[in-house]
Amino acid sequence: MADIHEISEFLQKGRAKNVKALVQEALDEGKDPKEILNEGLLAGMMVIGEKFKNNEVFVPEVLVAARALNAGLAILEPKLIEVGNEPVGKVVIGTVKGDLHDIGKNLVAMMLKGVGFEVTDLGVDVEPAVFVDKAEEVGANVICMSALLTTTMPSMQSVIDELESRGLRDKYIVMVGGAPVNQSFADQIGADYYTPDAATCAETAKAAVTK
Ligand code: B1M
Repeated sequence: MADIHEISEFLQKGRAKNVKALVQEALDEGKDPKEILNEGLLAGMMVIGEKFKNNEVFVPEVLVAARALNAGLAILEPKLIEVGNEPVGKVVIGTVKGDLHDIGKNLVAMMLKGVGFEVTDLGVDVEPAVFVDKAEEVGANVICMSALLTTTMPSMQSVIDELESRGLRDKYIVMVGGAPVNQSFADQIGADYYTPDAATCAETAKAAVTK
């Protein structure tokens, strides 16, 4: 039987192949995909995050753990997503300029797809103008921004400034999130919503577009 805690252990060692195999085994045994995500993959990444903070592990170890997490997520994705026929709306999402963290952003994108959004993922290190250009191009209703560094959070303000300077601010629902972001920062920059996690972001976005 697949042990979910073993997924966390392998992830911390950066053993992507073992993580993939165990995630698949756990799914085949009928385990809840959300339990595999939270208690296996994310629990392992939290341990790495804590060790990174305390200088017990360094960038290379974090990178291989992140790669293992992404390998596990790729197996879980179809199970976490159940898309209906008509999209509930369109989202462009990205990690802001200067910021290369994409695990949380990928999770948010996945959950948004799961509640029925068509998602355009702009990747990482996204220039403010690109968020706006792409939202216009695909006819999005929602712009989602993720930041993991205190130094890159101001780029969220730049996206809102860009919308304002083009007279487009009221056309889009702007959502922000990521570990250093909070409600007071969102209020300060004039974002429409701050949400603390991927599932809440997806539910909030759906409620906002169907309002
Ligand atoms: Co970096 N890193 N990192 N890192 N990294 C942090 C963020 C840090 C907190 C670690 C620490 O020191 N404790 C710290 C930031 C300090 C700060 O600014 N306050 C840090 C640093 C300093 C750095 C570098 C500067 C290190 C260096 O080079 N010396 C460097 C910066 C590179 C850059 O971006 N320019 C760097 C590099 C890296 C790696 C490349 C090694 C790797 C990223 C790999 C990748 O993403 N592909 C990495 C990682 C993995 C981390 C930690 C360990 C884990 C982040 C993560 O993926 N968590 C992180 C420590 C930590 O967070 N504890 C750390 C799991 C993920 C699921 O959570 O992304 O928070 P998270 O997403 C959550 C929520 O925040 C939310 O939903 C998710 C959960 O459901 N969410 C949203 C996210 N986006 C949202 C958007 C929304 C709503 C919710 O609405 C739109």
